[in-house]
Amino acid sequence: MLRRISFLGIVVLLFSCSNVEPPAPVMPLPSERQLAWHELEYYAFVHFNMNTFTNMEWGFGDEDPKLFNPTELNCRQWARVAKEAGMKGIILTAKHHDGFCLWPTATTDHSVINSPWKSGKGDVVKELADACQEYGLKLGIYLSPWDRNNPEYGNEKYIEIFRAQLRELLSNYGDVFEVWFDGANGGTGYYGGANEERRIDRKTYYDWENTRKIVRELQPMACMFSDAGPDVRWVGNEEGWAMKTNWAPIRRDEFYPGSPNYADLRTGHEDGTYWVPAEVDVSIRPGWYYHPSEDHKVKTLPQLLDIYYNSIGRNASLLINFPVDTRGLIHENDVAQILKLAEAVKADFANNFAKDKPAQATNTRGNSKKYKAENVTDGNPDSYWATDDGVIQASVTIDLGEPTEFNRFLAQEDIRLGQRIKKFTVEVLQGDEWIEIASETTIGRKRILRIDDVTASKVRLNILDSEACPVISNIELYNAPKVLVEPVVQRSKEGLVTITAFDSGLDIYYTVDGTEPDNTSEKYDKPFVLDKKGSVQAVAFDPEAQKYSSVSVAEFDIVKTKWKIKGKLQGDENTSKILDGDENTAWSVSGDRPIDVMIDLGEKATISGFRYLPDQERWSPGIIFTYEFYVSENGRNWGKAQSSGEFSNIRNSPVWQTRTFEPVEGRYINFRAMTPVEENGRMGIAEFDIITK
Ligand code: FUL
Repeated sequence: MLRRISFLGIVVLLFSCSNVEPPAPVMPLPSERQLAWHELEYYAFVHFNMNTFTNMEWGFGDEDPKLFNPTELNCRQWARVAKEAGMKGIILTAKHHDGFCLWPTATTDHSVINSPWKSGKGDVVKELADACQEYGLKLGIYLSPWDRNNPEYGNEKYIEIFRAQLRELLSNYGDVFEVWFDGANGGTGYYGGANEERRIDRKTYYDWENTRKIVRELQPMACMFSDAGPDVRWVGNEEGWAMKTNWAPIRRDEFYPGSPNYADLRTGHEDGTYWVPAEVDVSIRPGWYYHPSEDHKVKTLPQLLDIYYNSIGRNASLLINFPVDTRGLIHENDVAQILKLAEAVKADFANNFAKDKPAQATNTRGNSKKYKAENVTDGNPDSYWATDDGVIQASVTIDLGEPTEFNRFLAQEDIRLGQRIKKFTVEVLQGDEWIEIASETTIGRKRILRIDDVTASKVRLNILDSEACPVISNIELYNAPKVLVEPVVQRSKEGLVTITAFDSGLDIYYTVDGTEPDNTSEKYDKPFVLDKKGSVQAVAFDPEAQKYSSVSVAEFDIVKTKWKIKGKLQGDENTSKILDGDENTAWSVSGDRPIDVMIDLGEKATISGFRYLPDQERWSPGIIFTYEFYVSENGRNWGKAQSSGEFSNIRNSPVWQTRTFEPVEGRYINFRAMTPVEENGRMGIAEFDIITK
């Protein structure tokens, strides 16, 4: 009897395997080149060109090629960093909007040929192509359609020049995985000496249809990026995020490079007509190009982790930019941060608790083993769980065998059959109760949810709505370690101290007596008052791992509760930003100078110095270059300045500036801003403090 059943079972199994049709694809579908591109997931951008040497973001096109002169250019360093960071390729700005070409092109004199670098014999594209090959990375090319140098820009002839440049780049440097066409097009420029504004019709000028054919002809596997794809689309912002709802399909014909409806690029379209997945492009610093003034503004690990999860974890790929410096190297601050991200990502995805665990589904396509629930935990990207046609609500439950703690949920659709899922929830079994821990919309190629720590023996993915029967290839569960970076300590004008840690589930401990905090110190649970001079030291602690972050030390002088802005600026509401304890808000002005920032401290103090943080704005920040600082007993007689002079190098390094002097008694201070760093620039203050004895 037993033998008969198992024999029958085998017959049924064979029958079901061979006869159940796979789900019909949901249109549109990715091409082969797009599928290969999806696998890359994470790669580097390098903005390095004329702007690096002129300290600009957008050159005008009139720059002298002689300015291009890196002292230690080393593309192998770029490749080594990208490789160590876990990236799969590098896209280089071969030509940016200013028109300078990093390769010895035959199309214009405005190139490395006329630079002193390697006596005009250099070729940055070639050096990068070789370095990529050595490190097993793919090469991508950014070729700006807009060219503010070329005399022919705006005419028919320029299109021929642009296409010739494309041909050179795609013929002479081996395989190219992505060609990047920027959306900025037309405007003022040098244009061979015309110095005028040239507008073009963004839809028709480049004759994109025929320009794209060149890419297809020379590099059939290269994906083309632009607002309108055709293969990869911009994500509609340069801040490093896609929307949670993110469809790879989009109604592509509604877009062109530089089109105004770019907000839709963030989500794609559920009824999209073409597969054009999103790529998140973001710089590791505020600017795309290198500016020494941003050396202290490299994104922190918490910021980079947010970017990682908000791109790769939201059905997009991630392109992080390195603004290579004037030496021709990725700056050491940038290297340090990107490697921290790599280490954190490795730790987050170290141990998949779902791997090879039993799974069951409420519906399995044709009851066939081929589409069984356990395909989601088998680690094989080619197998998937699918349901019967018409069944668009179904659940798959993974049995972890024992209570297991996790805080990351990863799911993938098999996108070879199109993107389907519209709505899903995740539930966990705790004791006898199913508890919902997430309610979301799309999945796509990869969706990663960061959730609060949860311990459960079973996990269930419920598909609540789908374009057609769900096709899930993979589910993974991880317990990411806590991100232990030093907490941020802020004090308001009134002396209220707030301390924040980056991750959930961490404890914060602090001291105000100058000793180093540990888990026996005061535990922070709500803001507290520090209304006198003192220091706060704080540490984040992971109680489970028994690990500490590094300690943050915040020095505060006398509290500013009674401080009042006096003189000409009295009544200017914006001046409150000078004293609010928030380094990201600032007061600034243009025009009048000098400007007296006069403050009544409300009571007498023995003053021995001051601290000044300039405006941290990215565009035309208010930075004071020369100053005078006065103290007065009565706010009328000021005497001579206690300190005066310049903040040397403040343009390049707009960080806290400290000046000290012989202690003097007074109740009033006057910080006289004499001149800004830029001739007609703004003068501003993000924070101001005094040093008392
Ligand atoms: C933008 C350009 O205008 C920037 O300069 C930069 O190249 C960035 C990646 O794309 O739209």
